[in-house]
Amino acid sequence: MNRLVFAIALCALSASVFAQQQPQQAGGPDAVFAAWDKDGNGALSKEEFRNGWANTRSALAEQRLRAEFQRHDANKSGKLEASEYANLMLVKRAGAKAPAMTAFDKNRNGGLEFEEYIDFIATAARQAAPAAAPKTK
Ligand SMILES: [Ca+2]
Ligand SMILES: [Ca+2]
Repeated sequence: MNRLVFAIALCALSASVFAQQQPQQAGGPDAVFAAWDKDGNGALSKEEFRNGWANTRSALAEQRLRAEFQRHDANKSGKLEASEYANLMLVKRAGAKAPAMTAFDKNRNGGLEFEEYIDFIATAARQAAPAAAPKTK
């Protein structure tokens, strides 16, 4: 795959995904291409393309989680205190069954840092999956 084909493919594949990014931060298709072209031969193998695409997607997912986290950190303390935690969609939806914030506060500082928040998201997402929820009698 050469640069031009790559740029076209990237646009086609990711128009919506990359539209959410700051163009200055993304560095444009050339910067992305250079980062994906691991052996630097000016062409992307199928594998380089696959890996690059997977990495980009997980990086975007983390960016989104971070943005979510910062939005819920109303007092900008860098952690979600109990009241902020209670406002999380997953917590609201779980209602009385929601786990206590302290269950994820591993370092016991009264709030969830980003890493603790990720733990919570992973746990809550698993519990919220319909298949995983045991039927109540
Ligand atoms: Ca906070
Ligand atoms: Ca904590």
